[in-house]
Amino acid sequence: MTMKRAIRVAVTGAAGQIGYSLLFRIASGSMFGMDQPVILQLLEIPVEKAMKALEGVAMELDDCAFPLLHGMVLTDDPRKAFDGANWCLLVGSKPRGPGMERADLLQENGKIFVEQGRVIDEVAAEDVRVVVVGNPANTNCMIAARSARRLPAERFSAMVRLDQNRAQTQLAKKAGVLVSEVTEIYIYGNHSPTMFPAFGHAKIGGRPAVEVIGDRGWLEGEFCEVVGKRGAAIIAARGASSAASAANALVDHVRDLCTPGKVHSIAVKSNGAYGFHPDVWAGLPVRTTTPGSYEVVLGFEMDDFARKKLEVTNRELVEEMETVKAMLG
Ligand code: NAX
Repeated sequence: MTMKRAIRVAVTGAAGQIGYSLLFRIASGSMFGMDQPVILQLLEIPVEKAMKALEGVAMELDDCAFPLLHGMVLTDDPRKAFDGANWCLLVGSKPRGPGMERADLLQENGKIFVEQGRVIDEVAAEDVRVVVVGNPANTNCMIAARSARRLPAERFSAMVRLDQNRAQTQLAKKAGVLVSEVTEIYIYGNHSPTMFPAFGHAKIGGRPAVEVIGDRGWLEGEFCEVVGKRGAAIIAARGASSAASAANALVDHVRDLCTPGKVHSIAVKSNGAYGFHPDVWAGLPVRTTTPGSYEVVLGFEMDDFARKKLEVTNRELVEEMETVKAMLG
């Protein structure tokens, strides 16, 4: 196998929980392939505890002796972290504190993404792709994209892949089949409990999932509920939010976005697809065209139930956009 030139991958919140799973997957080759060396450019906040923790993670990465890890930059300066970056994975954000409303969270995190979007636009590589994981992911992604002047909106996507993976497993368990039998399950809307896992188009062993499962009540009720509230269920069980599964979903998101022909769920500027407000970033099925680029897959039929679900999640995205409108460039 001939080695390619190293690409620069910036990761924010690199000393956090997700970072601790994610960085090792990137450095081992799971995200970009076994012939693609990487230079990790890791951003944390300018607080001693965070930077110390980041140093510790970097020591462990060193101790893995990953052949594909061609360098690391550890910094609290976004300009250094995003300098020449080909991929910017925006994981870091503030968690919701005690007594904090969702609107406060939007405002607090919005400021981070205004700045990071602007700096990425100024210093990242010509071909940069940006993926937002930090919550509220869809709206943070919109904020970052709207702060950019040089980069087109299509370069910015937010992660809903964890929701897709969760939905796939729930369908497989219900049908008593392996997860690989479940295909064409895509997530629409916000990465929040309002999201819609569109079971109407899913297939199990090549047949419509609705027929195989034969229980519309379960699909419309428990299935949507379990997928939408899975994050809270993980917190209740583990005492901490999803981390390894979120890192894994980001590996899937980026890998599929680098694989022409793949159809998968990512949140992108809707441009009005499936009735979403044109300016919001909504989870949608996309087909990767060339590495890092996609087209939205249009034409999936939506029945009354699906249309109602799409309306609800769209309304929430529009409300989030209204809450942060003073920050939008
Ligand atoms: P942690 O709190 O463990 O780590 C976040 C890290 O980000 C911390 O080390 C913090 O110092 C750093 N940070 C904060 N502000 C920063 C800034 N301005 N620049 C650089 N670093 C900064 O959280 P973790 O569990 O790793 O989760 C990270 C984010 O992912 C959270 O916002 C979380 O809500 C979100 N999630 C999103 C998911 C999705 O599917 N889109 C699923 C998992 C996860 O809940």
